[in-house]
Amino acid sequence: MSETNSAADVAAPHRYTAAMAADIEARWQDFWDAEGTYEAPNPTGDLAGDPELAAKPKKFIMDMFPYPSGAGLHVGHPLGYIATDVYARHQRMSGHNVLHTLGFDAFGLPAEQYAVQTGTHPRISTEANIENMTAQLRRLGLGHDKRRSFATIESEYYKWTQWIFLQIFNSWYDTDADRARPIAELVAQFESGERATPDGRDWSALSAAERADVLSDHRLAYASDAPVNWSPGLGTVLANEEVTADGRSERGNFPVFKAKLRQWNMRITAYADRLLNDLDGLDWPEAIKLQQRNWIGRSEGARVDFPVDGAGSITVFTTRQDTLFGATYMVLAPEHELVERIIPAAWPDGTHPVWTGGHATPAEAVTAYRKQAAAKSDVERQAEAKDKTGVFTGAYATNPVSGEQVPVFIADYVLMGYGTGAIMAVPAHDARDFAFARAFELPMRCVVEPSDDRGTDASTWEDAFGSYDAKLVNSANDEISLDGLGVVDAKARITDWLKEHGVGEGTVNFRLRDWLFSRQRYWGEPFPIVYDEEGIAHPLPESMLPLELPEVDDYSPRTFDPDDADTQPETPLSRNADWVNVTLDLGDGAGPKKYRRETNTMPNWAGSCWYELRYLDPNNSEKLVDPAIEQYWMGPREGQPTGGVDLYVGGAEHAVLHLLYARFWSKVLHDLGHVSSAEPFHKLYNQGMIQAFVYRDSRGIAVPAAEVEERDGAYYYEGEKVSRVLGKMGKSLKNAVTPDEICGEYGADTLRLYEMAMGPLDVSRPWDTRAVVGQYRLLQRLWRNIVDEESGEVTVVDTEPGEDTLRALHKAIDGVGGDMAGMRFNTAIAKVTELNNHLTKAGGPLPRPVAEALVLLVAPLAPHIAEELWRRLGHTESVVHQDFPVADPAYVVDETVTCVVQIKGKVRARLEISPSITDAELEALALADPAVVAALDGAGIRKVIVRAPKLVNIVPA
Ligand code: ANZ
Repeated sequence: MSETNSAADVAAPHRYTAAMAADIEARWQDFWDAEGTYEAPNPTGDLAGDPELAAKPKKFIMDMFPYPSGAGLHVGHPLGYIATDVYARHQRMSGHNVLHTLGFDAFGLPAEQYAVQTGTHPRISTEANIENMTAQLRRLGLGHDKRRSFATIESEYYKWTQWIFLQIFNSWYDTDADRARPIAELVAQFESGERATPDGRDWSALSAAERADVLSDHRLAYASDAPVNWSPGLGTVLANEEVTADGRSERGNFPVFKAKLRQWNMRITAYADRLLNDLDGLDWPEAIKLQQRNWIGRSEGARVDFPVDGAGSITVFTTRQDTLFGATYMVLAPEHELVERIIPAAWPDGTHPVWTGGHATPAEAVTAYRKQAAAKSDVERQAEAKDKTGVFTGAYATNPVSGEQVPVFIADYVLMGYGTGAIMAVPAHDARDFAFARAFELPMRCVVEPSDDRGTDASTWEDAFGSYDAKLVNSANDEISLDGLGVVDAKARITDWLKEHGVGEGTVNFRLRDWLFSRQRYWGEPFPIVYDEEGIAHPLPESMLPLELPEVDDYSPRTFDPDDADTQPETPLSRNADWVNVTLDLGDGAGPKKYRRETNTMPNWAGSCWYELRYLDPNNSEKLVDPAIEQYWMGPREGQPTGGVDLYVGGAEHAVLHLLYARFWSKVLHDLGHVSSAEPFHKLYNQGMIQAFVYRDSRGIAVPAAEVEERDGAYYYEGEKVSRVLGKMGKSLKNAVTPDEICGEYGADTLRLYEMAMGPLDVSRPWDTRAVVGQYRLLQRLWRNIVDEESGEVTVVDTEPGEDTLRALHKAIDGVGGDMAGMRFNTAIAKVTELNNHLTKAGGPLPRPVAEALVLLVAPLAPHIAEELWRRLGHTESVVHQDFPVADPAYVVDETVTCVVQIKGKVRARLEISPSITDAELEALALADPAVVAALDGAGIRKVIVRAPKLVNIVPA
């Protein structure tokens, strides 16, 4: 594969080879570790005694930390880590106090599933994986402050995860103040009577259980019986965000059912508006912001009540209250609790046979339809294209504005979990209602005049008219008329009318649901919650943290037939009676009492919701984080109104889950005064993916990519022809290349350069092992420009560089610095290569200032060879903390040459142009010159002779 063992290598004892790279890299890695070269000082303590350092701006640079998988790393994983490392090194050399480190996100399902398969305790396998990955990462020469690294499974870490849970549990959202406050302040409001209890009784008259229930309705972490996503095949419930669009578990691809279970939730919905609004101040890719906005899904509309005889009223949420006169029927979600109350014993006289679904009574029809709907996922239920199904409930409701009696249906296209779980259907103007109305032969009324030529008789239409850009018609009663108004005005008018008549009001609805926060797994953080004999939840006092995950023999989740929706989860921790049943004095004055521990564990997102804070103050056992330290690294500042990490790099797949949860925790901690930043990550950057070719045999099975041979453009494995497509890299596709292999073959500096040179960082790119050698050669030439390959002596001379070289050097400095600050590492490498080639071509020993600047330019990209050359150039201090070179503007501006433009041999213009201009560019410039245009005076052109950069000769027709 490599060409490193050529005769020339053998002949030159001091050539840069893989063996030499291995020696250099190991040596400097040991040295950096021993010296603590990458340790970032904190403001209290280290910085306090160092005014020079304290005056430096800070930079907190972070990667999305890895899950320590058993497969270890392939070359795709470190792409982002190398990029942040190059960036961090450049920032460090540009005068910043840089914090850069990496920990491990180590709780989670894979370790547990592996444990179940192999009988190895998840802690053992996870720790082994961490050790392996740490060694793999160390070889890459990443400049991390290792004192600050940790894994989320360490009890000193999850103690604080539990502590944050308690903060969230012990707070409520005050909508007037628009922030979270301690729950004790809410209790005080109930006690003083400032706030009424739900049923109006005195707080003191409520039993302990009743009080607990009232508070639970306000706490930001609360247990509730709610329909949740239950995956029997996984043996756990899942958050909405963990369920795929086709209603299966993201992990494992098992069916997911809706089941009513008692679970912990986080009231993230209280923060919906702030999570939305604060996106504006963040420097994130627009695509990710958009995904978060869509996930939060803010809709402005109205609630409208439709009275039902003898059963109160049905409240709908609509974003098109302007179309209320066109509501000709209603639909409830099949699970809606009003259904039982409104169904009559028998079908009303004259009920359309299509509406009954052939059932004898409404009750029968509803039961049958509910069963059918329960088997479908939300996404299946909402699919636009699908035939609309449903059944009449036998009940009618009154349209509050037209006074009409409209039939009430249940249909699965209306979801229980959105809005009020009920809609007014406006078939003329909503596509789904249109399809349903056609299927059930329901009336349609046009109330928004189509701007196309279909007319106003909706019964003749092919589809609904959904546009906003039109005027209202057919929308008047004795009191109000919307006719002639545009949609926006009509909405405002009808919303006022609804409010005046007490039948509705304007409202905002969010798609975002509360975050389901418990899992029936072993390998996660235990909840710091115990239940008393009445079943009331009590928080453990802070002094009892961490609540350690108990050692158990049987950590396997109880899984079930993946398709059996009628199963119930069983938590592994519940099998451990000694741990579960305890006598504790919670310090609340109740003395020692018997309690039962919560046996669910937290979801694997918990540990990553606040890890940026732990990096700041990793050994603090007294506080979450020292406020001065947090303020220094994370606090709001100019251009960063909500504070946060200066740069966060990771994959776009975390657009909603991790990033939304972490933002939410940040805001709670901010509200409660624990941190000054209200956002965790100010700037977010999504790196692309490293892809790899996948080779498949005729059966479609992946074959080992490394053993495939190419012949005449076709691919063969063991003599058999195989197909080739670009795909993901990984063990299962048999195309993984490990960083260890490449480090062994060429060295880490070559690997780093290659990954950065492959293309723009945010674009996916195919891995090509054969191309790696190109970067290796660059390093060899760099080495050769400074070190004599025969003697090993440094060849630089103490002379002043010539004008030409100074220009090449300063242009490179200018370009490389800008590219690194802008994370354009591929073009930075191109510029280094160009400079190095220029110097190689110029021949002779390098002037010292040029050699030193070259080494400094390379240092962020290839730190080991740079450190080695820097020392060989006679320096005693590490290259890591040197100043990045600054370009002299005098050498950066392009020199120009004068080009003469002739027409029929006569000089007509002189152009000042760059000496590197191409013939085509020069021709275009010449022909556009006003003097040339005037001289040609409309005559055509027969021929243009270009001799860039000096001469253009135009021959007119
Ligand atoms: C009447 C209407 C007329 C509607 C019209 C739309 C167009 P977004 O924008 O996503 O918030 N809807 C409300 N709750 C629903 C539920 N639980 N399941 C399914 N659909 C539901 O959508 C709001 C619109 O989606 C609401 O406005 C309602 O239909 C429907 F010409 O009401 B509309």
